[in-house]
Amino acid sequence: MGLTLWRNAGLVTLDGSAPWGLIGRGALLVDDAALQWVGPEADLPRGLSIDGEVDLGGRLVTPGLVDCHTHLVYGGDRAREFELRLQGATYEEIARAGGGIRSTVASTRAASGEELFEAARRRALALMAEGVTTLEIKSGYGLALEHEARMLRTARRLGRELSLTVRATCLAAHALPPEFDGRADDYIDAVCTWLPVLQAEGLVDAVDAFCDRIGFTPSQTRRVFEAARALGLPVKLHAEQLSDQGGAQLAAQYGALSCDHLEYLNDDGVAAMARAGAVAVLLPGAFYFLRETRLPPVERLRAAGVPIAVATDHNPGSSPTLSPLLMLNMACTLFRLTPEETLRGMTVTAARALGLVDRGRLVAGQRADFAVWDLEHPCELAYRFGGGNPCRRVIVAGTQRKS
Ligand code: DI6
Ligand code: FE
Repeated sequence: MGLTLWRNAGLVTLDGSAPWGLIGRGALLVDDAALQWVGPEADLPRGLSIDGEVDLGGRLVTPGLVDCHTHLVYGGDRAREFELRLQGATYEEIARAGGGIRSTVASTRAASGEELFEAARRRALALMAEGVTTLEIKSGYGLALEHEARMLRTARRLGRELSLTVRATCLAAHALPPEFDGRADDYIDAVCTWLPVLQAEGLVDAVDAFCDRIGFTPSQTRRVFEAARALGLPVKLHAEQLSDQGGAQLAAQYGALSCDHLEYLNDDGVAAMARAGAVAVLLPGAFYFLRETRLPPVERLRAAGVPIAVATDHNPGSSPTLSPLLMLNMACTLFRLTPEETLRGMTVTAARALGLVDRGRLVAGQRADFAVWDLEHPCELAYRFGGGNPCRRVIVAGTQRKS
């Protein structure tokens, strides 16, 4: 491939001290899969032998978006449950009555491998169309070794067949499957025996759990984390989404990459996350769709220096969105993040929530993952909502994705 020059672009580098790390008339030199040089076009090193040149016509370039929290692989949908919630049933009541996550477990188990893959592929393509180049996908709708493995294999296959990076997270501790009714501790024992099997097949990049009243207790979550630690796998947690369980403190003790949701996070949780360097992944889609009113403690997270990421949480029950840009907007309108915080939150900080340091900024040495937008100023990424996708090209590891 050699050396390619991408020139005449507004570069949103997210590096340095200028707002957005903006470089007015910038250029990127890409050597195969990596950024070799980034800066104002006027400062381009002389005497380069360039193999290809692309004039971006003054368009904006940002790092490729990183969606660091999704449940993209599943069968069926939950539109009927949405109707029930509008008639007054709560998310928790539906879950306790055997609906909710369990109903998606039933449709996921019933789907063929090809059906699961095809549905997930279509969803991934929608996210990718808005600039996503790295995507995390959780299991957690299989809840049996065979079915969790199938979900994670589907995630791996998406990573092989599509032009993006996929990180696979095992969320077997998402809900209690019907065959373990009344035996949550036995289920956790089983999950702990599955982890080494899934890891041996190369299916797991991180381990997650749902620590809440309708999920698992802190002591059950701790056992999952112990099993992950024994395998050298990093952990993350669905923490403090519906109630304060002290999950963030627990996750911090295990050096969690991230704690996600966090509407009910308390001050000790904030402090523990700050000490552990855990990323706070905020999920405005779930907040909105569940009509939650309790806000995550954004001010306190900021004050404590906890890095904040934003993700879609795409899933059929609490966040059936496929628009990362809408999440940037909602993170501003609902959570009062600044537009720049939201973009950092869906690039460099989201990458960190996945343990990835090689992407998320336009800086020499980083992967050449970037998106080209038909916009004048990066504020517009969070300003617009609902339709009119301004993403014009996506480059993954130096190669332009075919649309
Ligand atoms: N919290 C969520 O918002 C998703 N999982 C979780 O633990 C929702 C999963 C679902 O409702 O299907
Ligand atoms: Fe989630």
